[in-house]
Amino acid sequence: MTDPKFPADFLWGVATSAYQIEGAVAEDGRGPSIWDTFSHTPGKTVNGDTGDVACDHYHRYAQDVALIAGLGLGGYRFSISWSRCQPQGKGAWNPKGLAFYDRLVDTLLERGITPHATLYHWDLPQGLQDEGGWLNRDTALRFTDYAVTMGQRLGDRVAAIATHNEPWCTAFLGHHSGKFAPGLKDPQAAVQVAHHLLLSHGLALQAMRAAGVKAPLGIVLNQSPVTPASGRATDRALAEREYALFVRWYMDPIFHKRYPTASGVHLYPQVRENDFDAIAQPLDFLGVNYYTRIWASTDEPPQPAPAVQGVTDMGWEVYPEGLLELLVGLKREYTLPPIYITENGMANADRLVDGRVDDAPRIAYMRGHLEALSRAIAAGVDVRGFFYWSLLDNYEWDSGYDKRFGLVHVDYATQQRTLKDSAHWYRDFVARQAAV
Ligand code: IFM
Repeated sequence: MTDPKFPADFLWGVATSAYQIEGAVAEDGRGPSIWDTFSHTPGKTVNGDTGDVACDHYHRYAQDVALIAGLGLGGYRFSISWSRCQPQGKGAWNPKGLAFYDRLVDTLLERGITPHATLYHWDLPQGLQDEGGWLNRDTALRFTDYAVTMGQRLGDRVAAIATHNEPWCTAFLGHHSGKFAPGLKDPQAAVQVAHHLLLSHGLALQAMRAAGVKAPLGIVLNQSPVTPASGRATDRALAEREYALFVRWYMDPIFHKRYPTASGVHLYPQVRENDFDAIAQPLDFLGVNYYTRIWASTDEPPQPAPAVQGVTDMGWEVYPEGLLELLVGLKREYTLPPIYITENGMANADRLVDGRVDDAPRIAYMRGHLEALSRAIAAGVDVRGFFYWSLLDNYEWDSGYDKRFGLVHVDYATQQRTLKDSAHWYRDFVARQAAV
C-alpha cells in the first residue's frame, strides 16, 4: 500500500493532557481541581478510578519525552494544570508548578520537539468551582489572568498556545449530561458555560496579545460531520440541529459573531453587549479534534450508524471519511486559519502479550484517517500538523483506566511503558515521509 504524501514541513506529533497523565495531585503545592473532586465522588467513574497517579508523568516526564524523540516525532501537545500553577485559580502562583512546565518545555526543545501548549483541558481549580465555576462570568476574567501569566512564561519557547480543549465537553458533558466534572445536569447552565468559555477564550487572546505574548494563539474544538440516517425531512432537520449544537455553536461566535439558529434550538445564553466582539478575535490557528461522525436518526429507538469499518472500544464508529467531509465543509463555510489536527485516535482492547501489543485495528484507523487527511489537504484545506491521541494509555475520564488510546502501553502497576505495534508503525510512517 502506498503512503499518502504530506507536505515536507508537516508537523507529526502526539498529544496528552495534564490530569490524564501527570498524577502527583497533592505534590509540590498543586491545588485540587474539579476532576480531583469528581473522580473521588463514589459512582462517577468506572471502578472509582482517579487521576491521583495516572501515568506518573510528573516524575517521568523526561522518560516520556525520550519516547516521543525515539518515535522520530517533531511535535508534542500537552496541557497545563491550572491548579498546579495557581492552586486556587486566583491569587498566589506556585513556583514549583510553574517550574515543572519550564522543565517540560526545555526538555522537549533539547530533544528537538516542538511544544504545543493547551491552557485548559477541563481541570478547573476547585477554588473557582466553589465560586460558581464556569457559570460565574468572573471565571472568564480569572482565566484571562492565568493565560497572560502562562503566555509570558512559556510563549517564547512554545510554538502554539491553545486556550481551551473541546469547550463542548466542558459545557455539555460537564453541565448537561453530568458525565464529566463538575457533574451538573442543567441544559440552560450548559449554554451559559459555553458562552463563558468562548468569552474567556476571546478575552485571553486579546490580553495575551496586548501583553506581547509571542506564540501563535488559537483554540481546539472537537468536531464531527453529522449524517442524517435517511433522506427523510425529520432526519435531515435533526442532522442540521446536531451540527449547529456541536460544531457551529463554537465556530459561529468566533468567525461570525453570533450563535447559530436551527429549528429546534431553543436555549440561548445571556450575552452582554460587546461579548461577540471580544470572542471573535483572529485565530493564528484552529485545532480540530476528530474521532467519529454523528449519526442523526429520529427513529425510536434511533437507528445506529452502519459502522461498516467497525467500532472502537469506546463504541465509536470508525469513519475516516468524516475527517475529509468535516474539513472540506469547514473550509466552505468559514475563512479558516491554518489547522492542526490536535487529536485523532482510537481506544482498543489492547493486551500486552510476551512484551508485545498487537494493535492492528489502531494501525488501520491511523492509516485510514491519514489518507482522508491527505485528501483534505489536496482539496485545499491548510492543515499544518497531526497529533495522535494519545502518546500513552491514560486516564480516560469517567471511563477510568479501562480504555486504552495510547501508542504506548502503560502497565499501571509498574508504570512500565511498552511501544505498541502502532507506535512502530507511526515511527516508520513518519520516517518514510521524511525520506521522500
Ligand atoms: O481522552 C480524551 C481527551 O481528553 C479529549 N478528547 C477526546 C479524548 C478521547 O476520549
